[in-house]
Amino acid sequence: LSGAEWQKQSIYQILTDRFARTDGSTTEQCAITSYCGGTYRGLIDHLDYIQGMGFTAVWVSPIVKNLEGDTPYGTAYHGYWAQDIYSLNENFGTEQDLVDLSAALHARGMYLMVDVVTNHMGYNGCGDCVDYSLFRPFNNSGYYHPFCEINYDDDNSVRTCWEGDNKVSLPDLKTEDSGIRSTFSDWIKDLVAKYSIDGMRIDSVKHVEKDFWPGFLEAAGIYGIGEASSLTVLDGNPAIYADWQNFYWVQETFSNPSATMDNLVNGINTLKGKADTTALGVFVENHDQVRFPSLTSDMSLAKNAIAFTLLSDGIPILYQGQEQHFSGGDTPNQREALWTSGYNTQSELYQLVATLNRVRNHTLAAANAESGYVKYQAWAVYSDSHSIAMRKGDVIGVFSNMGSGGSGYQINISGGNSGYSGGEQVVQVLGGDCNVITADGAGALNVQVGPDPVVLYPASVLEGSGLCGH
Ligand code: ABC
Ligand code: CA
Repeated sequence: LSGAEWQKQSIYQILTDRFARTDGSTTEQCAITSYCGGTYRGLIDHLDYIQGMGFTAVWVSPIVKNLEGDTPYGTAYHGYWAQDIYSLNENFGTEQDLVDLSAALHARGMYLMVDVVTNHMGYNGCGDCVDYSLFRPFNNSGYYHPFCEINYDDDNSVRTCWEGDNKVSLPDLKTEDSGIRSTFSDWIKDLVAKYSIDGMRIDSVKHVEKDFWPGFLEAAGIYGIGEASSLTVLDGNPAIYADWQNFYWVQETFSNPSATMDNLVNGINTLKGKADTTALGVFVENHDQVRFPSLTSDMSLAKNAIAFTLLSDGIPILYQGQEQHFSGGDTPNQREALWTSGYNTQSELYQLVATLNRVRNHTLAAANAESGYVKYQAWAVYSDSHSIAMRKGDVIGVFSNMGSGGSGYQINISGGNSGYSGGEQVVQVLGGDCNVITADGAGALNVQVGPDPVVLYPASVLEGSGLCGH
């Protein structure tokens, strides 16, 4: 799938071990650092749950064979501790199961994104005691940089020292070596072909020197979303990068009713000056960060953070469990088993996400979607200390961080800013009552802001959207 096509998807992030079991159990306990039994079969059986929320692509955690047994941090249930890149992690199923998952997604018109790690392997023990003969194919110390701990203030150290620590060390590959590069190129080419993979989530991007990536991406022949914490890696690189900045501002602003919108407004403007925001992966939770509801249990604030993310520029990514208001904190506690939710499709956030994806997917199906939405960089058409109205194309989202206890007030979005024409009818598509607001002669709107987000959509384009009974 091309990069331009990826920009129209919305991605649901899965930790395979924690999403669904082959036996479909919703009661099986999950000891948080052990394998909990999630599989590709289980995932295939629950694709309705994902598609029912409107997601069009699934990112699965790393698939290759990892170190076995228990470490001080538990097992390799997350998949980031590879030992053999030519075999699959059998805990998640067989090769045929993964082929079947890919086919099942494609049969629904959905796409498969696989998490890939080229920076390191994983070893149960200290950096100076690694038994390199365990690794396939990089089976001696000559393939690796000498052990050192990363100093995050030094880019060279970030690239050549080792992630992990002395309990579980992550031997850092000499990715600058042409032999290693060609091994990885052959590997990814075969992997993409064998499992019909549509996109990659590329782990630890900034820990690998930049000039590794063009060759790797070319060999893969598909798009990659890189895990990055600096936008500078965008330069000259064909992949899309996940946006830490956006994550940070959204979390800061919406988790805290005493924060003002200024940071968010300034942040968005700065980011737009530095990068093509329409090409970034955007998220408010992932498997490495504390979950938003661990910062505040307030449901309205969670709704605003999710709505803001799904209607932002770029490719929205939702991490499994967000739709069930899971509240795990630091690693590994944010990696709860999803099945304990009973895959509740009636939950408030599941329903919210479904509606938001409907808005986005319907807009993206329109003839002018490319210029009218995908490439249209969202901007603040209104903001005060607790509310912000963001316009992207003809969708306006109004978000607030007043929290559930806040009292509503009216804001006015001016005619020039709203983009709506004089007298145009605009529908409030969230919240179920589908209120219609009529713009005044100049296209200006009065909107009631409250604790929950508001999404405005022109009545004239609702047909066929599945929104408000259409
Ligand atoms: C294990 C235990 C942990 C223990 C740790 C020492 O060992 O589980 O409890 O604390 C995998 C596993 C982890 C495991 C590690 C190490 O391996 O999933 O459970 O931790 O054994 C990727 C993956 C991640 C994976 C690896 C390794 C890499 O997503 O799941 O971890 O394959 C750094 C790396 C990044 C890595 C992340 C976990 O750590 O760069 O590749 N993720 C800042 C830094 C980032 C840093 C991040 C950590 O903090 O800049 O470099 O990521 O949260 C923004 C700023 C950013 C800032 C963020 C948080 O805020 O702009 O700079 O990022 O605003
Ligand atoms: Ca490295």
